[in-house]
Amino acid sequence: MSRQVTIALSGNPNAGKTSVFNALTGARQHVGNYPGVTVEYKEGLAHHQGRAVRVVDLPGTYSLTAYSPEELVARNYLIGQRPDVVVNVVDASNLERNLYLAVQLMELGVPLVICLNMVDVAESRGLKIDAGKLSQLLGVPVVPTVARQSQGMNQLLAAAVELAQSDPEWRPLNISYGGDVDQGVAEVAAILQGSQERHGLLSARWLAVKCLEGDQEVIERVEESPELAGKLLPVCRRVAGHIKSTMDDDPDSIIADYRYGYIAGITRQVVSSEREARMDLSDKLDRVLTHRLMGPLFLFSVLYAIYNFVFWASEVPVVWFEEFFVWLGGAVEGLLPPGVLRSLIVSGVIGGVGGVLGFAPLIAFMFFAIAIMEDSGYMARVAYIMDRVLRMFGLHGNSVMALMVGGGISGGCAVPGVMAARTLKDPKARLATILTVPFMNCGAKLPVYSLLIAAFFAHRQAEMLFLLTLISWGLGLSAAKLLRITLLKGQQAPFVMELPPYRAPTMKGLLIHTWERTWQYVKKAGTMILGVSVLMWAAMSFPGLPHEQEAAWQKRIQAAPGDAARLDVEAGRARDQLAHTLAGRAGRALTVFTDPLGFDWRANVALVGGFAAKEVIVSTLGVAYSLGEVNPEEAQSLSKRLAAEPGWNPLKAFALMIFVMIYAPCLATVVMIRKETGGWRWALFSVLYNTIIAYLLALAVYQGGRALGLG
Ligand code: BGO
Repeated sequence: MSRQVTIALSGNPNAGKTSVFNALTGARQHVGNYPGVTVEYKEGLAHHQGRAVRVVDLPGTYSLTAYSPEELVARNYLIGQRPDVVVNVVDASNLERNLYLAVQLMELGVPLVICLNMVDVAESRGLKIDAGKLSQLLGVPVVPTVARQSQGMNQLLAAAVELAQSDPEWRPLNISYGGDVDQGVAEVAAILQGSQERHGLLSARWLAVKCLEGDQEVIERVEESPELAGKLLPVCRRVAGHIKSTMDDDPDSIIADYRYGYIAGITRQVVSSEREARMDLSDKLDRVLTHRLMGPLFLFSVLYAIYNFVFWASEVPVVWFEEFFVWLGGAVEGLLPPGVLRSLIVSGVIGGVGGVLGFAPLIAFMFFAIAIMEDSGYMARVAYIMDRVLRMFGLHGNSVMALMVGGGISGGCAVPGVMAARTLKDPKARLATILTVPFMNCGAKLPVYSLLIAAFFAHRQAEMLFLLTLISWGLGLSAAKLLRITLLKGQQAPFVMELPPYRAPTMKGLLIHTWERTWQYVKKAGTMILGVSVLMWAAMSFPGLPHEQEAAWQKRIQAAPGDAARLDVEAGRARDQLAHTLAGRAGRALTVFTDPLGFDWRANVALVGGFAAKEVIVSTLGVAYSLGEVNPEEAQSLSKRLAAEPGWNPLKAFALMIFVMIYAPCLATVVMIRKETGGWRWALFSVLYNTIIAYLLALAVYQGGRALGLG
């Protein structure tokens, strides 16, 4: 490259920028003004290996917002002039605060070199900074300097010129600002992505963040196009309003919090202090909550407490819901004459959807507990703790969020979990993460567990869910390790875990977050699950028994001596009829495989339906067992029916829960895996990989249990 290289110097006031500028350029400098503003402008020449390098001194700033003329000048220079490299002068004795500007430069995407200045001052205060590690975590060159004594200047210049000569692209850093803001940013960015007015080479995401921060300059630019402004500004206002009502704060302070959280994650790994550092409340809490030993202990206690709370709080409302649907079924049965329509409504709709909706209170309490963890900032600490464990299994720190979103605490969803793996840059670790997410206990598996736990482990509900959580993590991580030592072998990249400050959640925010997710669940029950449940009902109702067989049953029913005998015969007829249907035949055909697992044909049908969505397992069992129901006087909830069913026992229920936990991800997840991996190969792999593991484990559990006399 023969053209002249331009380096822009940026930094907080008093970080030593002038000293660096003077040390680099000596007397070869001149002063001017930026066009149109009174902010001073200095420029000079440095020499590197016989070549002149232009050095531009930007105004000293703490940030890159549009609040002050200096910040605006610095930002507009970077965006408008696009220097080859930006050297960010950072005061090493005040690293946390100085990195705030560095993070903003990285979010903008400029090719960056960090000048870690004043290391002498840092050392005199007992601070040791691992420049190599800092460089690794930030992904940019870091050069320690003492500008006052011109130490490190050659290395700094060499690093800047080397980077400039590699003709680097602008690569914006994407950090997470927490669920609500991230969602808002994605929404606004999608609008900007589609618009022509997006200026120059700035990323849509950066502009979206600026819009949500309320950056006057960017908003004015947007307003130059009335069409874009008409689409964009209402969305910004709505998102900001939503954030304000859930977090009780403005988007810009939340975003700043998360930037500091990102920085805290870095300084924790690179700064070691010989003296007791001054600590705020967040630091003090973190000392305990992210401690190597106390951290995991506290986490386990929290999970255990949550599961206890969820079952305790939802016990009464779940019974109300169940009883309501039982009552509703009975009422409709009384109103309609026997026939297909009555069967469709009572068994297909009420039996199916009611079974799923019955768990809405439990799901809501779970989401409430998760909202507390997220809104308080504790969820980020859980990720921090899990990060250490994950590395042992070949996953990446960034995998944690994907796994948590996917149901690491019970109650997430694998679809956004798979999407969350996008933040992983290493393709193999990303793929391993995507394939591990479906092992987590998503919210759709929760009703299945709750049903079986209520029926067979009623006295150990929280313990059982806790155990299932541990099993899902254990299996997921082992499956990931297996992939990482076979198909997806590779190195691990460094990574920064964000530690935003703790906040006291607001009740309003918790309720809104709980409601949003619970409503998703209810909507799914009312649409997709309703549809599948009606389909399953049809498959379990048709074809009916052949004429002669039906006539023979009717004759036996007529001939039965007394009510009890008649009910017995009717039950036999219902079983015979179910077994004759499409689903019955398919389910029975599958028993060749599932007999050794203890699953009967009705469980098989439910599992096949569960591929559409795992909640369907509950609704299908609901349909299957309500179709088998012959005595309306004895109508009872599904869990009671299963508990009373002769073919069922705790061992079989446990084997079924293990199978449901791991077997093929639901259809929506498979489609998302296809989308995220760019083809069907890994999507189909996940179906097979999971189903085979599920089969082998359920087999081991059931046969092992029987050998121990547990069946
Ligand atoms: C005074 N180490 C030490 N110890 N000091 C440094 C270093 C370093 O690496 N780099 C800079 N300084 P500017 P901005 C001063 O001016 O370059 C010192 O705002 C003083 N002045 O010498 O001006 C530097 O351009 C009287 O200190 O920063 C300067 O970014 C007594 O940090 C100060 C003591 O540097 C700020 C210091 C009359």
